[in-house]
Amino acid sequence: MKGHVVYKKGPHLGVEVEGKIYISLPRKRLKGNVFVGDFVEVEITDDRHVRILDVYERRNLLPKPKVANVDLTLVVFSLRLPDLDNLHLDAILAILEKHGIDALIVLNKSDIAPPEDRERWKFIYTNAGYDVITISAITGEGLDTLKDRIAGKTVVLAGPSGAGKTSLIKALMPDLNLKVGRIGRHGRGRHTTTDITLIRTPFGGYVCDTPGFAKVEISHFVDRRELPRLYREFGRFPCKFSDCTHLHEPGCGVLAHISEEPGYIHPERYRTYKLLMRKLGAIR
Ligand SMILES: Nc1nc2c(ncn2[C@@H]2O[C@H](COP(=O)(O)OP(=O)(O)O)[C@@H](O)[C@H]2O)c(=O)[nH]1
Ligand SMILES: [Mg+2]
Ligand SMILES: [Zn+2]
Repeated sequence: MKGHVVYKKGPHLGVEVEGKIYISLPRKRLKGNVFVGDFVEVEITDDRHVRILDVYERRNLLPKPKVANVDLTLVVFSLRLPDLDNLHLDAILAILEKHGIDALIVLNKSDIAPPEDRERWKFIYTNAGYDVITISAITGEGLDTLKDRIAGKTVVLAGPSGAGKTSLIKALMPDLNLKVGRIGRHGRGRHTTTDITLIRTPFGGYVCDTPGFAKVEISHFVDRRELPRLYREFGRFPCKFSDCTHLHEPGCGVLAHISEEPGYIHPERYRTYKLLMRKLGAIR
């Protein structure tokens, strides 16, 4: 029978089979290679347990938290308090791009941000090829749009502490008090850091209770030879050399198209690219 891994708690996995959740220990052969979000072949051993026989091919695997078959990552940043840190945002986007995971940029706290700010960031990221929405977890602005975007999907949240991720989950699912409480930073009795649960949403689909990339050390996830291809919009401008670093090469299409005009590479995006390349050791 086919099952869906919906939680990990210590060594145990929770596997949903035909609407019921069973407990399982992965077989030795599969240990370390079954993740929350995986689809698995199981046999039911008693009314509480299943044995995992095999793992179906996964579409993707998010590295932090380790979740498989992610349909969408909500990359949540606040526009104010704290101000949007676009170096952090671009590092997350590059990692998601590398893993083939779709991103929706969620700009939160629109209630306290000047309209120029939100329009500017929205322009920069829409222009880079991303889907962007502005919301307020407090006033509820944009939440209906967001619900439509996550309906039926397996969703993980990512972004810095203080961006409003917990507030957002609470606003989306007010009936979920107990579980949202577990997301707290220093909550007592919180499950251990490697425990992960996919919470079923009222809109069909799941949201992961563990957000990712509150901080990012880019070098743990991306090699400097990979980064040139992980900025989506760079691909629109071919370079003379296929292994172009977009830092200094003659005939570089990226360097020739940096401008604040629509359709070009925004200078803010190129700025973070250089900073990330520096962190990756490509620039001294
Ligand atoms: N003004 C405003 N404050 C917000 C909004 N969303 C969250 N906050 C506040 O931002 C702080 C951090 O929110 P929290 O959900 O804990 O962020 P997390 O660390 O990403 O989970 C809290 O004080 C929230 O009340 C919003 O849309 N507008
Ligand atoms: Mg939180
Ligand atoms: Zn180039």
